[in-house]
Amino acid sequence: MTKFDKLFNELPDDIDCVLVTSDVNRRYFTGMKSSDGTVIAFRDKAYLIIDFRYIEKARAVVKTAEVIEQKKLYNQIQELIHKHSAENIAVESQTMTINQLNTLKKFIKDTEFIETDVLSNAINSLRMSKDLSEIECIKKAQEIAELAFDGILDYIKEGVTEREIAMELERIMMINGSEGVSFETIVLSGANTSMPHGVPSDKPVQKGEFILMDYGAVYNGYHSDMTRTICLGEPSAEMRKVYEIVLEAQKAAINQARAGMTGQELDFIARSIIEEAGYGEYFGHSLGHGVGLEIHEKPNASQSYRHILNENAVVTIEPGIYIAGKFGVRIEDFVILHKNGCENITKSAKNIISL
Ligand SMILES: [Mn+2]
Repeated sequence: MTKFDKLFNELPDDIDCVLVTSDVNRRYFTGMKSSDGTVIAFRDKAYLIIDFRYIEKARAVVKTAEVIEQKKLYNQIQELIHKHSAENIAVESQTMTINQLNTLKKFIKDTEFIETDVLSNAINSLRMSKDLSEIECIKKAQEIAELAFDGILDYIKEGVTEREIAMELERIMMINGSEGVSFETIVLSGANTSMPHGVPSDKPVQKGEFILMDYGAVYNGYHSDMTRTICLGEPSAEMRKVYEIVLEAQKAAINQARAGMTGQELDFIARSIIEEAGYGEYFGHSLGHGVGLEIHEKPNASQSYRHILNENAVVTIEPGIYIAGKFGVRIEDFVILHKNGCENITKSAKNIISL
């Protein structure tokens, strides 16, 4: 069954046609990365309309849709709608711009537009359950990221800057096959570690400081995401105490994570441990998020996410404690949820490391 068959199975029976316009969802359905292009899919056939810059590649790699070179896009869409006698067309409400929708409506006549969230929700629901080939890509991305972690432990010494450490992590990932970085690499040290999404600076790392590294690789479009907080030299008693609380919370959440629980329930496992230790107010973000073709996607493991976490969802588990002006600790792995537990994709050590 192709991803298009699965999509139409998720959709109400009366939807004749779908239009996939977002880059990430176009890649999901066709397997091909491009900055432009349109997928139009009917119950019996799918098409990728794509311009000259991508046409040679598309004809070589796209197996799930007939590839058509883009000439006059709206005329081409209109012709396909007539050819397949479609009476309606569902659009990606959550990613399409108002401008895109208005333009479509101007050109595509006599077709009912379905502008509700039905298509976006169906695609999100498919993307939340990773298939084997997606999981392979995610694991490969993580293997690359872990090579960078091993390498960085040899690289870090007193005096190198946060920015140099970030560059070195990225360099090792790129030479090991990463397509890019999952997101802007976060490397923070000392008091900077209390800012969960701080930006690497020219600050040199010093003895007795935590160094927090949050980064990921990309393989075949799929992302990885990990955070490690290590210490240069010996941590203080307070640093060690906070580290152990975060680690305990993180391990407890991984031990109990499974498909069928809600995102809120998973978040609570870690959050309650941090709260009971007296640091609740210092854990100001969610426990985790889905990861796949996007670095942040559904489902969430957060206090407000009341939906069930589905089987084969890939989610991060990343509790943290951040004490402004002092230091912060975050430890992040990501896992595949199964009925009776989860598989941890992240293999790097997470006991407190002092270099
Ligand atoms: Mn993350």
